[in-house]
Amino acid sequence: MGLNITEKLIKNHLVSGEMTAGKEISIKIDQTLTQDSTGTMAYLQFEAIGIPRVKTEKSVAYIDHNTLQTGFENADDHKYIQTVARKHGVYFSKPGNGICHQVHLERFGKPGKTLLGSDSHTPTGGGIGMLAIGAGGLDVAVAMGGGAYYLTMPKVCRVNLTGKLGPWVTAKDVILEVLRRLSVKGGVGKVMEYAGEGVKTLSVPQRATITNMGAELGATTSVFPSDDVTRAFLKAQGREDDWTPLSADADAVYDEEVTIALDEIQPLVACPHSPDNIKTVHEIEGLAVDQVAIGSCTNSSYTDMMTVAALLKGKTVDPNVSLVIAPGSKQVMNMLAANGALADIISAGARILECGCGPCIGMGQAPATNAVSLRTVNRNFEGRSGTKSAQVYIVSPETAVASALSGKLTDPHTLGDAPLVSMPEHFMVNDNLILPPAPEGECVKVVRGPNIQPFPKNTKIPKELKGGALIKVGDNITTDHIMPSNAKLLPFRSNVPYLADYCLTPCDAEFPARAKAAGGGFIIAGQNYGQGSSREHAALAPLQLGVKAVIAKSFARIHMANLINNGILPLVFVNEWDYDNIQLGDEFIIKYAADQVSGAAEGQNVMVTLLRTGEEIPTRLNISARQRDILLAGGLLNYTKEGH
Ligand code: MIC
Ligand code: SF4
Repeated sequence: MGLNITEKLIKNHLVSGEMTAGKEISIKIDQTLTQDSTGTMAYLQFEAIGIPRVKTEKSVAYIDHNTLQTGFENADDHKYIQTVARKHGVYFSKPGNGICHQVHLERFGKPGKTLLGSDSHTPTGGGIGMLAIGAGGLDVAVAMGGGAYYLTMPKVCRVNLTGKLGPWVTAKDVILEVLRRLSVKGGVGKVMEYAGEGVKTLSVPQRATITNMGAELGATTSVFPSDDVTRAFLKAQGREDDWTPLSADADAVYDEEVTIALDEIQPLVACPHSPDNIKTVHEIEGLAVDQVAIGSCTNSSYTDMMTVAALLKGKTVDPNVSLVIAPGSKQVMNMLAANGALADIISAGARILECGCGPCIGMGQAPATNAVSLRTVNRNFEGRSGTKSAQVYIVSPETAVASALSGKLTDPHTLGDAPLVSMPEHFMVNDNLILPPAPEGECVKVVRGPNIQPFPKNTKIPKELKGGALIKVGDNITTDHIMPSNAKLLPFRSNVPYLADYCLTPCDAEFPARAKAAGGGFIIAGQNYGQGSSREHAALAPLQLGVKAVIAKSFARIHMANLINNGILPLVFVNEWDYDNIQLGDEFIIKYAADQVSGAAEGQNVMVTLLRTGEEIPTRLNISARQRDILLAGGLLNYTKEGH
């Protein structure tokens, strides 16, 4: 029987386990990436593990999130990451060089390799045939130290692309269509593998837009074949030698299949406050728009920006719209500046931001009260823009420009003939903002400013776990709810005690105070708890507040791993009605906690006693034997230090 691409990639990197969907496997990691908002924690953890030099083929530390330096904190973090990277064998991409996923695709990604990144949009690398997975910082730290990465063997969903995109319809519309069909939970436990005749009609940046937003499906990752299109892209980056072909065998089998007819897709929009809340642009055309933001790791490539420039050339942005544009990398910005496209963008009235995440993570450009903001980003969770009452809609760059010019949501078809933007034969290559690590043996002093605070560590599971229901939340709670990020909080990613005071406050402002007063307890949640970002802080802040377990209807992949890595039990209700019966303040006991956790690895339920009624609530802890030992040790760091 032939293999699909996912199976080939996994087979070539398999360290342990059996390639059967649902079983735990571990794989060798070739490359890692970190960014600054999760990176400080990842490097503190790497230092705690105590390995002198990274053991990967290439590890890169990017600075792209915390570039709004409103105080010393971000700059402190940058200094720490720069020096710690230099010391331990990690390449350092300076602030201004661009968004990690865009730069990694341009300069480092290689088909056929594995990439583990401390950012949920790491699957962008799947656009050039990498097995690229997002994870918590601690998992990335372990991988940097040469440790295998553990994951559940995914199912593989073949996304069969037929036909080709019509004018004004984009890769963004393709992934919004996939989200419309499958929802933000539709990819959980799966790899989305793109196949079919339509694949060869898509450029690498288009493929990367699609794999990037596979994160919004909750997928483990997404992947495209590596073909002549990939080769031409790498050649234009001066990296043809990094190319290898990769395709599924003709008789490969898949667990699932969906077909997307590219020529039937229309311009789409994800409405507030979820990336799967999809309508056609046509359906809500005419909606008055206050702000348009173009950029983010989803849509900030050279071809995206050249299209934007062509559409803006000789025109002026609507008087009521603020148009902000952040090109994805220095390479993109440099090329736009050299060929004059930047001048077209500037003279149309756009506000140019530095190459980084910027508005996507609320680092500046928070919209006005109740404003409508159209963005080319990948997430429109409530409050993520920095303004709780803002209504953020996700669109393609083409729809974004058409709307910025008219002042209302506009189908780009109204602009006439679509501009022809081709891939360049040669990208401008200048890696002078990428600093190589120090040669082995050179003494490097790691600089730690006052913003770098110790992070909380858990202890071995006690005999009995006791606590109350500190909060009860509904379905699809994101890590942006659990640990909000914006211009005021992101600077404190290296200071968990400070951040903990904001934990879950978008759901309940009293939660941190209640948790502290109670000395910790339990979180009760609905479906898909912890979707979105990979931020480990969504586990570290609850740990700081004494949270011992989260009981939910289901969990998102990365967050569940982060809870286990920090020794917090992710329990799943066996009977969903038990969720309805729990009230805020209810007290629980998990008797013989360590024994029950051990039993869970053998498939037994973990019984949680609800003291109000004396009832035993059955829950499942879906863990492997390795995860059992991690939980018993009180987290991955303790487990690793125990010599595993
Ligand atoms: C995001 O898009 O939510 C982020 C900010 O890039 C996060 C990482 C973080 O929280 O630092 C992600 O996607 O993992
Ligand atoms: Fe940065 Fe936004 Fe991409 Fe996250 S989704 S890496 S914040 S650009």
